[in-house]
Amino acid sequence: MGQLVSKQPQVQVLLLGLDNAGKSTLLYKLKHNVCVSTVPTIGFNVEMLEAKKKGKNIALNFWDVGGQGKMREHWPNFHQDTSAIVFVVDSSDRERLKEAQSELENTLRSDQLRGRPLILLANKQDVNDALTVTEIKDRFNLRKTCSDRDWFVQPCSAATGVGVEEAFRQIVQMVKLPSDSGAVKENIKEKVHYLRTSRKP
Ligand SMILES: Nc1nc2c(ncn2[C@@H]2O[C@H](COP(=O)(O)OP(=O)(O)OP(=O)(O)O)[C@@H](O)[C@H]2O)c(=O)[nH]1
Ligand SMILES: [Mg+2]
Repeated sequence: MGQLVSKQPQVQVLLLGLDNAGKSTLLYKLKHNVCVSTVPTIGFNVEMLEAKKKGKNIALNFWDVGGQGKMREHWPNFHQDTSAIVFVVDSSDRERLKEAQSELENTLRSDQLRGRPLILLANKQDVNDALTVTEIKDRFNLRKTCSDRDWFVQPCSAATGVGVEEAFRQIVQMVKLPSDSGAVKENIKEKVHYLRTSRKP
């Protein structure tokens, strides 16, 4: 008799935010629990993390896409199949808060992301005078912008690790499981193929 192959449900988590927000630092803190020194992401990084949700083992594929101006036009290529949006904000960069808000609002207008939960990470809380969660909620007007989806703002520091585990738990809790499941590696391969054959970052 052949063995049953266990297929873990998997979800795609899209990690977006302006350049220098701390997305890649966060990704590697989550994946390896280390603070790596990063360079600006040209293109994207993808890492799989495992978790338990409703008693099931699930795989979360985190897509970390470069946030520089010229990279942002490629963000829509990553919208397809996204189960949760994680938007990382540099809470110490008051000058670019409006820019971050405008990029978030553009992203949330996507049809492919309709109803998907938003977890906004108020990163760099270790920096003196960083904006608090309350200030960020008010400045981003999230109650209005996200009236049609679940949303949550989590303070964290990808550099020190404070709030990072809580952020991950929140993502796992809010992410919606897709009805169908497949082999994790196959699906990452398929998406990378899709990205390579659409307009390249
Ligand atoms: N103080 C502090 N610095 C941080 C934190 N998170 C990231 N950084 C620093 O911010 C800089 C940018 O971090 P990255 O993770 O490369 O930012 P990114 O969002 O991936 O940027 P792009 O790839 O250009 O989109 C690096 O020097 C990090 O060390 C944090 O929580 N606190
Ligand atoms: Mg990066």
